[in-house]
Amino acid sequence: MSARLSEATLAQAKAEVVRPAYDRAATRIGWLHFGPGAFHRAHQAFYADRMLAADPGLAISAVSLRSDDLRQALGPQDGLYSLLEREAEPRLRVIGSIQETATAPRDPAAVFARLTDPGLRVISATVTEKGYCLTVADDLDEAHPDVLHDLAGPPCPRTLTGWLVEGLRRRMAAGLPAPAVLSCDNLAGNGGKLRRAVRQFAEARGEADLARWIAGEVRFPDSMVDSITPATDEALRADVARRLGLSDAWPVQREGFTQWVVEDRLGAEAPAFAEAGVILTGDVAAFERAKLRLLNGAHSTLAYVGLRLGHATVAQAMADRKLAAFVEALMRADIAASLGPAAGLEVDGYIGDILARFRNPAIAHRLSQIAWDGSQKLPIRLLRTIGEARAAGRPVARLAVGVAAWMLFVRDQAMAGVPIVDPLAETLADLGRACDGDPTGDTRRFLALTSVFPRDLAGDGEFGAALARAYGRLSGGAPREALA
Ligand code: CS2
Repeated sequence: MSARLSEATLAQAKAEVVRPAYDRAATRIGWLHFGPGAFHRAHQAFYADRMLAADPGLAISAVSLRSDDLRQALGPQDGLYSLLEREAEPRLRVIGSIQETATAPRDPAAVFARLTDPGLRVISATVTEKGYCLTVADDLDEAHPDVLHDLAGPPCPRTLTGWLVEGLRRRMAAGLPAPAVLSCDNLAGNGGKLRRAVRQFAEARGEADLARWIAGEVRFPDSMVDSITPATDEALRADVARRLGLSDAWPVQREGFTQWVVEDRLGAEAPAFAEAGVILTGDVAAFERAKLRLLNGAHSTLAYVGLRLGHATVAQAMADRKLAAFVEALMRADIAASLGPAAGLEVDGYIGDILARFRNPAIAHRLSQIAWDGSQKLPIRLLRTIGEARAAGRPVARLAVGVAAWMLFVRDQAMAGVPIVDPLAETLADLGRACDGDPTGDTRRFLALTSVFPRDLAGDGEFGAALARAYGRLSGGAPREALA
């Protein structure tokens, strides 16, 4: 059994391992991140690691809102962990930017202390789509149990918004400067949505002064994040132990490609971000729309259709020629048509690059991981594209296939009694169990989900017919006919 990765053992790591290029002891926490899952550690913490040599004041305090797992794994490792970039020539890095891990319910006072630290300059978040607790109209969902809990002003909030509003209130009261707040989740206009939710939360608490202070002082840049990051599995642990020469309780992996585009409203932090390779631009929306619709829309389609056809990973689904050709046509013909002129983006080349990334044989990205939280992902990834296509009179037959495959995925999980990973799990399980196999009736049941399908799309005859047709084909004896 090899020694555990930590400050004391780092020097024993194998020679080819890339290590922090700065003195960790000289760094100071200036960045608090909510939701330090694999994606944060593979992406934003990697960028921070690149910033620390030039700006030692941007080390991270990683705050988990619920689980204590990360603190337990990284605490004994002094925050150090490995990041394996999986390409033909894999590269292993030890990332040193996380200086502190905290679990909010264990020690809320420590989190508030960080939030009111005068040196705090950046707050970021990866809490997944559902963590924003928004309604289908992108308002703060004030009926959400966790939002209701947080609006009562508890000692330990549960939601990102609850933590932010209370943290910002304390900063305002103490006369401290406002940090930049960076949403890093796959939502279109993520910064604007978080700003609106935070303002609505402050207003719902009757704190008009705070809402005004936030509106005037706090910057919420939009950002587009991109890097394919499969969940940590045993194969990764074994691979990392071999390449590192030390044991690591929780390594992470991703593809070599990584991109972070941030709206150019970072103020004083902008130079450090730009230096680390973050693209700062006035128009994130074009990048965001292209990425969410092309990459994530294709991903979700591949996940539900691929699982139906018996595939387990994205690379396997892409090796299925018919499915790969279908997804390519979906991207090039249907999704690209919805993008309009995307500033600074050559759409054809971008699509080619995404398809090559999906084919990466060094990555086993499980379709079941992408299939999680479909009720939260589909509106952003496919339904807006479909709504716009209908309004412009473009076809929706291919776009409807992924949505129909999601409905069948839910139905099958419900019928088999397999738990559905989705905030609407119970409703979805009831819906799935009520399905009787009739394509029109079954798809209509799903379309009645008002928190997923906008009313006009749910009532659109052409879309309804395309869905029922795809559902019928995918559930029949020859599901590949849906890809014709
Ligand atoms: C994936 C994304 O799990 C999913 O739903 O579509 O996590 C995807 O890998 C990333 O957005 C890529 O940047």
